[in-house]
Amino acid sequence: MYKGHARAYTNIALIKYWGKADQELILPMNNSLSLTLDAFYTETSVTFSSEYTEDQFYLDQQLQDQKATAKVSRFLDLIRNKAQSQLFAKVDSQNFVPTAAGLASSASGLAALAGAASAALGLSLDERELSRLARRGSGSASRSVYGGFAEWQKGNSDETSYAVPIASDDFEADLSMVFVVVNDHQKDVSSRDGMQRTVETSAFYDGWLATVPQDLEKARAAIQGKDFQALGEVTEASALKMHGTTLAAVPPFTYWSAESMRVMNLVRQFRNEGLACYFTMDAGPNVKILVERKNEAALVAKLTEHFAADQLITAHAGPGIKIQTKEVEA
Ligand code: 2P0
Repeated sequence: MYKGHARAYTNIALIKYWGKADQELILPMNNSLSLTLDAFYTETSVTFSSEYTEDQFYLDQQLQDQKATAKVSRFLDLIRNKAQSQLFAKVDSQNFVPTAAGLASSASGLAALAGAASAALGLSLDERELSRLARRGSGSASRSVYGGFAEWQKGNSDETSYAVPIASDDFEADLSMVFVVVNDHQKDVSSRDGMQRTVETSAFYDGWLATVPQDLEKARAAIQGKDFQALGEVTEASALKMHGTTLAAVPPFTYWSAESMRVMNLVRQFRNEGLACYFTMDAGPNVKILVERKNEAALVAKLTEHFAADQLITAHAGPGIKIQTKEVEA
């Protein structure tokens, strides 16, 4: 029998994915564009065996409950169907994050699971097929198949919705992303529920969709031209617009906390002081700051005046998914 093993790195969207056209297939309402990072990743091993009588899911060495296991089983069913297998699996997954700050990501987790499980059943998927499969687990996972910049093309079917790498002449090597981990949690709304509520009820959702194509165009042009300022400006604008939609949802919600706003204001202040840096935020209160690598130390020095060292995590561009298959004793 074969053990499939995969390591996938998380990615942060510069142009955000926010809303689904199809819940079951995870087809998004808009294209999104991301940077894969080196600082957070998931390693997952999967074996399938006729000796197993149910799927078992270990996360960070802890056997998970029925609810978490059922989610993994539903995803494994997609792969079992593809491989025409009825074997149960043992899934062993480990998240590598620098602190216990709640930064574990479904992007790296589902991409690693897609890679490891498909390899264990002998499916040798190309990157596009792997991106499509990862997408079925979590939309943002479609982008973690690739290193550097990737764009998830929304498509209009299971076959046509997948991420592709963006040629960048290594521009990503010039970039850093500093995570500011803030500790004042808002009441959680999962990204899945939050984006759905926004699509269905937010008066601002159409406004969001209307400007995504031009933001993508600006981001692609900034990457081609290695124009950090243009990339930063459109990154920040995309995040602000995405988060704006949540305020008009019914009931309204926000992922911003007082501390998030403090970080965003500091970023604006640093820019006024001549340090080019731009923020983005996802479905939680932490703020990520995009900065040129040559200015990373200056940014961290300024942030250190306001935050504890363990609240600051610096990441750089990371690689694409790595998959291995090993023969093991049954
Ligand atoms: C993104 N986020 O583009 C956006 C921006 C959060 C804010 O993708 O429901 O875990 O599994 O497809 O991918 C987080 O949502 O959601 C996300 P599902 P996912 O990164």
